[in-house]
Amino acid sequence: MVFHVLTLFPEMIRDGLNTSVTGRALDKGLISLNAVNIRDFSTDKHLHVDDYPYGGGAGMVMQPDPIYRAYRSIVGEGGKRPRVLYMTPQGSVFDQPMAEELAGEEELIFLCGHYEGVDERILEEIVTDYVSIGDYVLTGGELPAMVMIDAISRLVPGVLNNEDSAEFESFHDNLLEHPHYTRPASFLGKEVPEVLLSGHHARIEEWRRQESLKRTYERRPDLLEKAVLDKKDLAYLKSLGYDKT
Ligand code: 9D3
Repeated sequence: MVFHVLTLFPEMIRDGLNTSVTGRALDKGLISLNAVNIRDFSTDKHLHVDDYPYGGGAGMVMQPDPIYRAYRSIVGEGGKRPRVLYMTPQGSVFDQPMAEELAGEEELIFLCGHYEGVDERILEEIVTDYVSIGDYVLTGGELPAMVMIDAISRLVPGVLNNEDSAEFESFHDNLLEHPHYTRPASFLGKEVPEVLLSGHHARIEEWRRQESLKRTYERRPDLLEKAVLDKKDLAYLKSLGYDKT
């Protein structure tokens, strides 16, 4: 998977993804990252990439030409046209199904805005998808692009070890994970739940399922609507006071 990022802060993107799981995936060549500095494509003698808004108002607007030239450095004329994701609070909200869909692409281009916005004409010309990461106000599109690259990368075959790979099934069924424990068996007077020390695998699985259900009910009841639940699950949730109507 090839990630291109059009940004005024390419170092932020590189530094943010060079560590941990994405860092190893980059080292192994399972993903690659091409962070392109839009300023390198300014033709202005002071390397300006923004200007005052037509019609007046506060703030600056990123000009279309440097972005277009940066884009053309990635996409040649007449070649493949990869999807271009514009990071904007006005976009569709990124979620796990969107990450799964995008993980099927060979190449993605992220466009990160800064300042008040980007000239509409370049968006009309190159953007295929408008994407937000949620309803809160950030200072730019770089962190959203990094969030998306992280979420998409872990879906690329080989990026996660097999143990962790099996785990994303568990987000699939829309339940939160059960709690985890390791040594010591007693910490600040708090004991690890007995059942986990019992070696009784069927009972452990049942306990974990119930803890998952309880946790989802308490913390993210909205997810229970989409969860796939069997009779036993529903009986347990009912014992907690959950009323599926
Ligand atoms: C002063 C302009 N703002 C009016 C409230 C609009 C605005 C434009 C650009 C607010 C924030 C930003 C910078 N944010 C992003 O570029 C961004 C973002 C976000 O802020 N939240 C969630 N997802 C995203 S994706 C890109």
